[in-house]
Amino acid sequence: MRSLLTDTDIQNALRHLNTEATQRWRLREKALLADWVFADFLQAMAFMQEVAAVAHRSDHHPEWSNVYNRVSVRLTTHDSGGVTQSDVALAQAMNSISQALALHG
Ligand code: H2B
Repeated sequence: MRSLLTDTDIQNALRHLNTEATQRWRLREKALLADWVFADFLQAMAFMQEVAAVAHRSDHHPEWSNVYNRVSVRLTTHDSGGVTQSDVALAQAMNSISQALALHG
């Protein structure tokens, strides 16, 4: 089981996840939350599909929902009861994937 990150670890991770331009990630009740608004539904689906492959490979899965072009995620490690490095790694992958999709329009 992954060990829980301390509050300091989480604040440091949030600083890396949130660039100056976007304050996307936040901590709420032992989970990392973020929302995206994509160009359209298909781009939101492409994001979820690529993230799903990463989640499957790493055996670490998001709680998430989609409405048209919006995707909301909640990352927490259920086995550990809070935020672990696995959540931070998945959040980093989500940042990279969403940036790449936005670049390629
Ligand atoms: N995903 C998340 N987010 N938290 C977990 O604790 C978790 C998971 N556990 N995916 C994994 C699957 C575990 O149930 C399997 C058996 O490895």
